[in-house]
Amino acid sequence: MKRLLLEEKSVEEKAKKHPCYSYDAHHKYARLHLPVAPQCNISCNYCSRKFDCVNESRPGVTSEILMPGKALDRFKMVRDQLPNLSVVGIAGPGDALANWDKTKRTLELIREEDKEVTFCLSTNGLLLPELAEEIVRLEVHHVTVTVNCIHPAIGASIYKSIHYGGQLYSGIEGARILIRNQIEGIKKLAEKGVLVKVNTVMIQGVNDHHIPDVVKKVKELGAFTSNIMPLIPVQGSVFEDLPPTSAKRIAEMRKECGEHLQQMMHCKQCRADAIGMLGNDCSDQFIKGRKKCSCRQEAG
Ligand code: CLF
Ligand code: SF4
Repeated sequence: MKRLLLEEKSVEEKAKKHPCYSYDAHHKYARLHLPVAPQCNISCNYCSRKFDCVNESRPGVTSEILMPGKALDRFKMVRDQLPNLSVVGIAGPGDALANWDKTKRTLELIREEDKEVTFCLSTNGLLLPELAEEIVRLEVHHVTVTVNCIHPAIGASIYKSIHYGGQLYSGIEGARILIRNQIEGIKKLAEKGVLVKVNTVMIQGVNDHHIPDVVKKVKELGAFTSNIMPLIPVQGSVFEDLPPTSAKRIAEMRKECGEHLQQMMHCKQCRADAIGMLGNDCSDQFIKGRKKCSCRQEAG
């Protein structure tokens, strides 16, 4: 059967076998995260780099790092044992695009081996404008971008600094560059038919009042879905003493924002080396020395 090009596939077709993009799919299909991306190019105040990227993961876990060749080996092993594997995702443990050579090589190796599996990336979005075309060329049909705010003044309280074009920027200046690139990147991807999911970490007293504006903006840019996640304060991060966002507040915000854009309600805040179905992680079967399950209770 001829494989459809990205533009030829309908939104429904792209989402229906992706466990994060379709609620129904999360009962049927598995995803494999390959932890090939250790570096990050920004510094979020809720992050401690001892752990996986909090933008797509629960805090408090550290994933081992795989080189692309080892990632391919893991893919083959998991695919052979999980017949319902539909998605390969790169979600850190740093930023997928800040480690572009490794991310790209991993996707290329897997595509040589398997023409059907769906690719997914998670990023803070800083490098999206320059990499969007390559992402599309590599047949990545799903990209998650974490957008916590669209005003640099709010961003200055969330991001300590960003590294961009060989320079370090902090405060409003850094936040302005990051937000500009996120906006440009989401628009570019959406125009090319990529399904963009926007994650937003809800931080009480910092960006909570502003989240509906974020959701309206990303909807306008063409985002497919929004995933509002609770802040879970991480020891050693700037926000370690902030209160965790309650499940009640998350539910209220999802309801409010659901008026503007469809909301993901079943995120498990997985780790960067998660394997299996969202609610039934089985990475301990595949990763030696793994003791704990990768999934937490449903966030929110
Ligand atoms: Fe992984 Fe993320 Fe792709 Fe899913 S997870 S890179 S979009 S394949 Fe899914 Fe896990 Fe929530 Fe992410 S449940 S943390 S939303
Ligand atoms: Fe940490 Fe933010 Fe980088 Fe993720 S994007 S690794 S949360 S600094």
